[in-house]
Amino acid sequence: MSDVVKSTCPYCGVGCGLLVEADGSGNWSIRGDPEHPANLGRLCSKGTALGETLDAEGRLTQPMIHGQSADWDRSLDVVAQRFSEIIEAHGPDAVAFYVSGQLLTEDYYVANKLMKGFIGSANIDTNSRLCMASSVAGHKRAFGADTVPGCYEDFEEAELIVLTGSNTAWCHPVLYRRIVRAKEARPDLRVVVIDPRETATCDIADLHLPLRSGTDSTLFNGLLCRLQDQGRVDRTFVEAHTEGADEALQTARCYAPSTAVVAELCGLEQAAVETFYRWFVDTPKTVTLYSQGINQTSSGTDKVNAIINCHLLTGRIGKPGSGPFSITGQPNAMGGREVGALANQLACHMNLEDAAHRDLVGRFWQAPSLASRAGRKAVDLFRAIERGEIKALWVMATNPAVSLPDASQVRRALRQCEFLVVSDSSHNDTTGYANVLLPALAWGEKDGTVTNSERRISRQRSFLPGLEAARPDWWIVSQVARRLGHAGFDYASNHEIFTEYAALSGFENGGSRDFDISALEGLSARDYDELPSLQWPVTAQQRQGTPRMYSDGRFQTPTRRARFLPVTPRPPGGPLTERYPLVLNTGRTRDQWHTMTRTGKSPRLSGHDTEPFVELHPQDAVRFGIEAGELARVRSRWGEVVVRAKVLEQQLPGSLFIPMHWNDQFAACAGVGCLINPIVDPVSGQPEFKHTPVAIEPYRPLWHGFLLTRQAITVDWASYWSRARRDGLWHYELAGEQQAESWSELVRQRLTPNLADAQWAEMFDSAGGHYRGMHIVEDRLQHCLFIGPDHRLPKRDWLVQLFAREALTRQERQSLLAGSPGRGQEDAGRTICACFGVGENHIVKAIRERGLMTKEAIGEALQAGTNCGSCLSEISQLIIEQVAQE
Ligand SMILES: Nc1nc2c(c(=O)[nH]1)N[C@H]1C(S)=C(S)[C@@H](COP(=O)(O)OP(=O)(O)OC[C@H]3O[C@@H](n4cnc5c(=O)[nH]c(N)nc54)[C@H](O)[C@@H]3O)O[C@H]1N2
Ligand SMILES: Nc1nc2c(c(=O)[nH]1)N[C@H]1C(S)=C(S)[C@@H](COP(=O)(O)OP(=O)(O)OC[C@H]3O[C@@H](n4cnc5c(=O)[nH]c(N)nc54)[C@H](O)[C@@H]3O)O[C@H]1N2
Ligand code: SF4
Ligand SMILES: [Mo]
Repeated sequence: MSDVVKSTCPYCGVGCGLLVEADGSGNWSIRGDPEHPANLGRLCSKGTALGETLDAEGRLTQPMIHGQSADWDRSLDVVAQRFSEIIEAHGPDAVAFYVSGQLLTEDYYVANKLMKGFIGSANIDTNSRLCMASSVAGHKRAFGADTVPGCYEDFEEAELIVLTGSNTAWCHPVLYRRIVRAKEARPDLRVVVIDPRETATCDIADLHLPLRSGTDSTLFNGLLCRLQDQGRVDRTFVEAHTEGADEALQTARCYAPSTAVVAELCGLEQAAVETFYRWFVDTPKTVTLYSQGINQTSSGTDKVNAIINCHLLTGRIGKPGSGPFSITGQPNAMGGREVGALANQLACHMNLEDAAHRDLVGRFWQAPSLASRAGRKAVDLFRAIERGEIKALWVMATNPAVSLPDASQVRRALRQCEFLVVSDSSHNDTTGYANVLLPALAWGEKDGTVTNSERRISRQRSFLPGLEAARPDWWIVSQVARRLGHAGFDYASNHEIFTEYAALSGFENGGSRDFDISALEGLSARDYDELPSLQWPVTAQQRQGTPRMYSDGRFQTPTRRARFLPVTPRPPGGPLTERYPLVLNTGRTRDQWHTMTRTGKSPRLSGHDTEPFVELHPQDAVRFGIEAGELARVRSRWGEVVVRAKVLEQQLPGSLFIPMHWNDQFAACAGVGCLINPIVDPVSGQPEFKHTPVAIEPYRPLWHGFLLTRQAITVDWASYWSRARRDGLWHYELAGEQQAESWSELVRQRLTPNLADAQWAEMFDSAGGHYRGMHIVEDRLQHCLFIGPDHRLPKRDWLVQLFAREALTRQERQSLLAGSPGRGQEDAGRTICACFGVGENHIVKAIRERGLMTKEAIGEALQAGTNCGSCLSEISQLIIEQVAQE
């Protein structure tokens, strides 16, 4: 192996290329690959911190049967035996797989092949159902295939970029930086952001439309009409290459008769809507990027088609600098769509309902019992498990106990499932329910391919040996398949799987299916190892891949014409009521990834948001009596959470935002999945994560506190807790409904139980309800606990820094007990720049005292924002706030 390994980031769908190298001190240095076309050397905070997530903590290392370690042979036998017993007794539809966009293509392909071709059920669905399903369905309705037409370069060539339902700055940061740079180079490039919240992405917006949740279809219907009114219909394109324009326009006119009506329905200023329409009308080179604000609603598929309609009417598709662009979430969300791991697809973009496709795949696989009808989609699947209709489930690489809607129902289903297998690389909230637990290789150990948002297939390469007994997912699945008696799973390597898959993509294709990588079917093992990144299709005619699709105006529908869809806007599922008067919107924060199994290990990534929170508008704070910084209880018909309140002007009045990341490992009661309405889009089956009716109220327990400690502990004495990894310590936020009889005794029992003579420095004020205690060993801080009657407690970040001191000074000890930094000691404040660990207070100080008034000047002085740039919008915000204060 050469010293530098080229790989791909395991987080978002941008699919950045990485260079991995041992740094000589036992750690790994991870840099952006300057030659990878997706990122050209750049990385975001999450990619940059990958080295902090490679340790063994939290990993699954051995197979387990009913909580007992077991060897692979026995574990695989048990899985195969229980699956075959259940299939025998109840038929193939009594078993299911629930898989994930975090699997490699090779893993995904084998799992899908086993279920659909050999077990003979289509009960395999993926967490992409929660993510991309509406885009898939929208693409298939419009293009006849699930194909993203454009590529990243289109963003650099566009003159107008519309970002709708996407917080690109935080969720696809490297692509966002490419847009920022394009805008710097060409200031007349305009950016419009459509999002109920004013997100970090709005930093570069020339126009922000804070539309009412769920009203995108109306906005784009209005745009469709306006394009026609202004004579922007591309007649040649529409006549030669599309069908259904008239019906789509007629329907749009019914529901969006005028801009005034659109503005009213969307809750927007009419002038702002006018500006958006004018820019779109006047700019042929337009890219519309969309993500979960579009997909994750009960009318997601219609929203997707409302957007595509506008591009079809103007012929803005398949051309440099223009097109609709659905951006993918997970590193291999796209790969999962290609292998067909959604319950209603087959493989290699073939359709389960198409008899010719079934016949073709059946022959290619020599499948004894190819599934003939669609299986259960994710939400429905877990309902069927709870009803006992599905009796055996195998979960791979996803954490449904947290990430599915109505998560309490999901947990009931997991508990009740007769036989549950979980293969994962780490412990998560789902692994605890498993009858059989199988350890999978993690990123760095696993090896194979992934496909990013622009159809680019890249290699993830291993640079670490597998941890203990962990195995590749494709191996685990193939071993079970063989034990079930199926031929066709004798794979010796991932390379064999990939070439089979490439061969299937080209099998009897003849241009009838977009997804064709048949030019790769003859790759040698060495070619596969060295495979450079390529955008599919990769065919004999297009050996170097295909950056842009549909340039010839020929689509994959039977008529080869793209279809307009008439879109009748529908309101989100749950109506607001007196009891649940607010809209709950959920999504992502800058530095955490999903359910935190990996990013939660990184101190660098945990300093940005150390606690789960709810964002609400100041008007709602007043209306519901919530003070900024206190705890709040948010309730829906399905459950409740307790989280910290952040009061923000950027939030739309009447709506709340809670991040999806916190789970049982990191907080007592913050898993937002338990609140979410399980309603789904009728076409795609995608759930509505962006709109659940909820109520909010203050949560005011008897005491509040925080604990900084070098060891992880159980805090069952608190009714509220959350925790975050900081440098060399754990940071707990706490609150309780019952006072400890003696805090002094509690800290000794819980934190220093084996040290009879542990010296604690303490400060009490029983009347005021305050306690401060710290344990110092050889001048180093080991633990400190602060308790008070309300949430107004000393700043934490400064105390966290004191843990790094080799020897505390006397002054530092005194200020510790006093609870505030003394003269000359600095509180860096909340982490703003995760890459260089620069705190908010340092930045504010540089603005105030050194008069640094630009992001560039701050970057030069403090390094903040000079690596990934994800914090630049926050730095601008701090500058604006300081200027306003002066
Ligand atoms: N940091 C980070 N990055 C990630 C991930 C992560 O966990 N952390 N996960 C990855 C994955 S799997 C995915 S799918 C992507 C998701 O990437 P995004 O879709 O960009 O992320 P979200 O925060 O889920 O939602 C995007 C925005 O939709 C807005 N929205 C809500 N309702 C509406 C609406 O009705 N209309 C419109 N127009 N907008 C609305 C929300 O306010 C939110 O700002 O991110 C990927 N990247
Ligand atoms: N409220 C709310 N909920 C949401 C969303 C939202 O916006 N709001 N978004 C939804 C979306 S878009 C998504 S994509 C989902 C994501 O939700 P999940 O898929 O549940 O989230 P992760 O935390 O990424 O879980 C991935 C698991 O796979 C494991 N893993 C990683 N790599 C491998 C591997 O190679 N093999 C195996 N076997 N295991 C591996 C990790 O250890 C981890 O436990 O959440 C959805 N849920
Ligand atoms: S943008 Fe960040 S998270 Fe996404 S692939 Fe690139 S480095 Fe990874
Ligand atoms: Mo996703």
